Amino acid sequence: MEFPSEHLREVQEDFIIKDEDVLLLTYPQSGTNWLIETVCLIYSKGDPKWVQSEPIWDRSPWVETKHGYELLKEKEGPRLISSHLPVQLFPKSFFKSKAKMIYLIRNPRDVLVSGYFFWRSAKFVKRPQSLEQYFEWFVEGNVVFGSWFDHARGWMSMRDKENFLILSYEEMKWDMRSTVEKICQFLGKKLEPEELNSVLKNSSFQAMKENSMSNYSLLKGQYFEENGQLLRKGVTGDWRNYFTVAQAETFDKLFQEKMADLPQDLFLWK
Ligand code: PPS
Repeated sequence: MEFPSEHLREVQEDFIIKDEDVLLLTYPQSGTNWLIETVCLIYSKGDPKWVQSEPIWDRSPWVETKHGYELLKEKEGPRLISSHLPVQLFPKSFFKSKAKMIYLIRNPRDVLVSGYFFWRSAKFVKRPQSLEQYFEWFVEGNVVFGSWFDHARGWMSMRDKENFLILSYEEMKWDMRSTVEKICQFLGKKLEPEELNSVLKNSSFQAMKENSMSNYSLLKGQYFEENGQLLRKGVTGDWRNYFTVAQAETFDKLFQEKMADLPQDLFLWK
């Protein structure tokens, strides 16, 4: 994927984040689009009209893409902004703002498997030929947006700030109702019970898979092969179906080495 360094420099130096913006940050394949859809539905009080009529990348544009950056510069009022950027490349203005940020993490083993299938059908990156090959790239951090470990460590260093909320894909899967309530509380939004039910219904795996504004089907042909799908399985622990015993051991060891000094309750999949 092409992110010209000049563009990235402009994003980092010149993009102004406003206090009223809300930022949705993730490492790729962590459930970003699920989070975006959920926050959009919270904003529309469960009414699916918005998520069914505007592409997800225009509702919450990616600041690192040229398309998203241009769109964001023109947007009036509070904006939703998505990004996969690591902390060291993020717009500097954020660190002086009161803008709220949600960082979503997911078991990196599932991120790896999800990423393998996703990039395999993408037309704009070097495609992995096998899971074995992608495993090597991933553990070396030789993938788009770099090492998962550096990304997670970098952003989680902000976890004590009051404008920063960490969520996990796993808690969304296990108790989405409580997660939506947590997001509402963080964003200062209030939903009536039937509005909350509608958020849950319209952000479900099935609803998103059928929503052409959210399932990336509009990008098929130009960016993805016909068989590519953003919403593949939508489960936790799928890595167990793909890792060999040796790969599982290698990954555990690496995780220990890289993340042992962080509070382990940040990693809900354990
Ligand atoms: S991307 O391309 O980086 O923006 O991808 P991202 O959206 O971060 O992650 C894609 C994975 O998220 C799963 N997903 C969901 N799971 C459960 N419920 C809902 N509603 C949902 N929406 C997206 C999607 O299926 C991808 O995971 P895998 O494991 O490949 O199925």
